[in-house]
Amino acid sequence: MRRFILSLAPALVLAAACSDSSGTPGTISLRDDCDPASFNAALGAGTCLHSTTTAGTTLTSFNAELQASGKVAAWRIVPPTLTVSEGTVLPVVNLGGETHTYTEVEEFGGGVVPALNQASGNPTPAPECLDNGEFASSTVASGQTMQHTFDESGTEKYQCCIHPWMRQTVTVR
Ligand SMILES: [Cu+2]
Repeated sequence: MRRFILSLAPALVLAAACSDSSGTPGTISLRDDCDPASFNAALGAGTCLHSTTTAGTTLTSFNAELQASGKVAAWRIVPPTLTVSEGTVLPVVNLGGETHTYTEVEEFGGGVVPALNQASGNPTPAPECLDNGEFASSTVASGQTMQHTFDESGTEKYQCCIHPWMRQTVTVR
């Protein structure tokens, strides 16, 4: 019995490794580090849905970093660049506490929050962000996952229409 288990174990490990490498081609994640206490107090309950209050960027720190550098590094799309083959479907998961969008744009620009546009140096919104239908269909709430199909070859740009410095360039071939 013991020998049977020992001989079976390596086969199971190999099977798991194979399904991991072929069945999970990749994940795109939308990330932030919002501090629930300060964000929800200033911007409204439910703005930041991180379940823990450990660490986290306070709203004061967020604004200070944004003013200093035009972005807040923890608010980002991972990976920032990506190459996929045409027709690839990837999950876009929001690992942050805030709502983000994963919106394809012709050219990077501002989003729907004028103050964030100004502070990040993107005064002119990307037209796609101002399209209610496109905004709605590309919104991913905290903890949610959206499936995205890369159905057009070329160099495609994606950004968050709330935090316009959150950007990704995808080469589809
Ligand atoms: Cu965002």
